[in-house]
Amino acid sequence: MNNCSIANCENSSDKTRLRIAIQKSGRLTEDTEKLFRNSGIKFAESHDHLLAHAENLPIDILRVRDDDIPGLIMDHVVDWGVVGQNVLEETMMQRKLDGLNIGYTEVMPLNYGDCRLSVAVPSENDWHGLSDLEGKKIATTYPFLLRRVLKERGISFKPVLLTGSVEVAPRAGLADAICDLVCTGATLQSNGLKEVETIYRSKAVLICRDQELYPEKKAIADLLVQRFKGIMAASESKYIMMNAPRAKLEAIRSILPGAENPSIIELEGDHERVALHVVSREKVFWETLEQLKSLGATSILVVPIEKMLD
Ligand code: PRT
Ligand code: ZN
Repeated sequence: MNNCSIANCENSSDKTRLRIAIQKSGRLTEDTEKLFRNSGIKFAESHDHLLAHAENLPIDILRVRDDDIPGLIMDHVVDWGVVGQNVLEETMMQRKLDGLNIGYTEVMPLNYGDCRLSVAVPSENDWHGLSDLEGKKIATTYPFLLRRVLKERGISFKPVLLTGSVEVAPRAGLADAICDLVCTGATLQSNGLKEVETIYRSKAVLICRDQELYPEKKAIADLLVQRFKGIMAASESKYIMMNAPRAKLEAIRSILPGAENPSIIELEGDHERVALHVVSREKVFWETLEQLKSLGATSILVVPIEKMLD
């Protein structure tokens, strides 16, 4: 495993090695690294180096703050980036104002990093709607996304720009309300705030720079896209096995979510019952298993699938 600075790696690898920017340390890091490892990319565990070469594929991983990733894509410094849609949209609006390039291509949405950008006010406040924010001070890290929504409604406000601890702003007397990312809502609750309006929903997304990739890079990019899709499809899918009465097969098939044609296997010495194996493309809930049981299915197993190639 080699690591180096951007400067001394740049020239030799520009045309052949796919350069991917990911969050160095934060909420997207673990899931992104897991996706890459499951796709067969081997790279250093250590987060000390800015740039790490993958050992087994022509890929360089650049570890940076998430806020820098859209700019690195739009300035053509890296080929691919993984970032939250919230940061991408906010940066685009900022860069547009600054007259900078805002071009990029979305390669695919990813199945993690889900959150929402919401307005929250002190729990004891009455709330009648966004018009309550007219002329108010609102603390946020996302002034452009907030302004876009409030402008559409004809509401003007005073932004208080904070890049951390936004949720303490009302208590500290810095703002009347906040507009921040929410996942479970626990942070708002523990700071005496209530979520009153969601203005944007976000998830992690894989983006590419708005230029044709060199053929060598394009080949590795296509390979990775196929692997990423396989991993994401597999994470939703389950392999379901059970023994079931032959007479109830139709009813059983009709309740299996997103299932393809099952394999039906004879059971030695039992003509009434068969073994049924099937891949379900959707999540399997307890309710489904209980319905299967009530139709006479036994030994029901739901097994995770690691990889899937259609
Ligand atoms: O250091 P760096 O700049 O890279 O990281 P960061 O601190 O700016 O970002 P980070 O790691 O907090 O989040 C990275 C991305 O993860 C965000 O841009 C979102 O796209 C996504 N994401 C998903 C979240 C959350 N969920 C989330 N809950 N980002 C932040 N939060 C924070 C939120 O700001 C609040 O402080 O978590 C708190 C609320 O969480 P709950 O569960 O209590 O509601
Ligand atoms: Zn950040």
